[in-house]
Amino acid sequence: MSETNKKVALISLYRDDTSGNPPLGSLYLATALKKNGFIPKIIFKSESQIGQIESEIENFKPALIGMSVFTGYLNKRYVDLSRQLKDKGYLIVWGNAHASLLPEQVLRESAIDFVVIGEGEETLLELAKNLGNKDNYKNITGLGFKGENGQIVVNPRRNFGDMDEYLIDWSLVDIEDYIVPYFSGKYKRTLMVVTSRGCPFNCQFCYNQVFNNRRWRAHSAEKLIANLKPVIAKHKIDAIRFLDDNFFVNKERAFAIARGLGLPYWAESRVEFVDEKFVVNLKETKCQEIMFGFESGSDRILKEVVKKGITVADTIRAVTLLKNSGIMASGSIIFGLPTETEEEYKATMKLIIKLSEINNNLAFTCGWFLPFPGTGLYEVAKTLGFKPPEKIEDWDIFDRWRNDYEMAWVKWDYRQAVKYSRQVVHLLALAHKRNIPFLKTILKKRIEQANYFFPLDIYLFAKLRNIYLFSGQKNFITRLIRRVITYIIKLKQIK
Ligand code: B12
Ligand code: SF4
Repeated sequence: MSETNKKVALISLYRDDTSGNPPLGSLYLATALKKNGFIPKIIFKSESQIGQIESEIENFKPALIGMSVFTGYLNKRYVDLSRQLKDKGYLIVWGNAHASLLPEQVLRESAIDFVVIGEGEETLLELAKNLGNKDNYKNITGLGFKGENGQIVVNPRRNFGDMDEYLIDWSLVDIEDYIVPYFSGKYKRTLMVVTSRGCPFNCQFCYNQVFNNRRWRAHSAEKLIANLKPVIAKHKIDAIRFLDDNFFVNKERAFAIARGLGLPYWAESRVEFVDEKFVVNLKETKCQEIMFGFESGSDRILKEVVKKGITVADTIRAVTLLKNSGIMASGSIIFGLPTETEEEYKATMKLIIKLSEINNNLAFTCGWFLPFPGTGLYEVAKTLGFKPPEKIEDWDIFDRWRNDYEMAWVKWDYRQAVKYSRQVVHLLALAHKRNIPFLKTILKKRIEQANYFFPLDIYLFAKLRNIYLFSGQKNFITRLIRRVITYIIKLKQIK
């Protein structure tokens, strides 16, 4: 990089219908760059704001543009944007999970000059320092690039760094832009952070196996608390969401952080971590919601396919122990795993009913299995007929929330199930939470029989949910009236 241009732009996009979780990866990278004399600029835009990016880049004129890309529905947007900026003559580097897991495929795209594999602070820094000195690229561990004749070169991976070296420099952004309401609006000023990276477990669908080589590393509790306390005080943060892959790998450290920050919080864990003492600690440190991977109601799937290291009984035990604790337990469910039979899918649905009956402070996020590159199940899915996209832009069909996914690796007719399972599970959990007996009964029948014929009830309840009927907010009547008045006013305006 020339002495005169030390500018690096870091672009992260988010979907219009999400609140825009802070681009923590870009924040860590910008911290490392700034600490070493570079001038980073974070550009964080929703899909509909992509049109603004080119003029921001032209005004900033960076020597290098970084893009943070994970596998999924924004891939095509990132490719189009890369091409647009390449046409203006910029150098482009992709980082994050997608670039790390498919570096060759990413580099086959002519608009992309470099990829960074794994965590990016040190590698990006070295790239920025050596930009233009092509002979040095081969010595930068963790870097992928194009050699003299355009051949793709992917260097060996870099060892993991010390997270405490680069605690986020929060002055790089306007934190107010990243404060969001959470816990159904109970807390208005939630900040999202990560305190650790990676996870030592071996779940066969998870990026951790390859992206983090199952290595877990973390900020020390003291340094992280010292980093966050001033931000919390200055911005009146009233809750925290820990976005760590597995916040509780070291329970002592995790609870020290939660205790030190003293705020209500959300975090992810594993069901077998839960015992009486764990629940007491969660309560004492003001945990509001803890999320687990329940994954499946079949022990065969858990053991042989996912290699999760838990049983269905562990899940039931954890949910039972959390009952009446005031802490919401939420669980991620994956339907349609390779080799899952229709009976095993039904077993998962029945587990969902059982868990809802045990503990009414429960929520589920259900999605259909997607073979993420590099994972163990990606290989299995390929042997069962999955054809991975050959171009990077085509990975944007990977969307866990889609209801029309073609799953070559599933050998039963899952079309009805794909369409309704997620919605019906969501409504069932709500029916238990709000204790609505007729809704509980209807949905239980549907789920037990996996019968989604003429789903008028599901449609109606889902609509009612959208008008806050089940939102549980005390002022829902006021909101309903306000909605009706707004609607009438709109109608009048149209006339
Ligand atoms: C918050 C979050 C989201 C937020 C958005 C976050 C955001 N603004 O970036 C929301 C809720 C929108 C989201 C959505 C999805 N997510 Co998500 N998400 C996360 C989560 C929990 C935290 C991300 C984070 O901030 N990490 C902390 C930072 C510090 O780490 P990092 O991002 O990895 O950054 C480091 C490196 O990757 C690298 N790096 C990152 N960017 C760049 C850029 C450059 C230029 C360079 C050089 C390096 C580099 O350097 C960074 C510092 O070392 C992660 C899990 C996790 N703990 O990381 C999953 C995770 C990233 N999500 C994942 C997935 C699958 C999705 C979805 C596809 C799910 C779906 N609906 O189908 C969607 C798709 C989104 C899309 N395609 O745009 C997977 C990614 C797997 C993969 N192969 O891509 C993860 C890893 C979860 C998992 N265990 O599977 N997600
Ligand atoms: S426990 Fe969670 S983060 Fe860890 S490997 Fe399994 S799915 Fe991934």
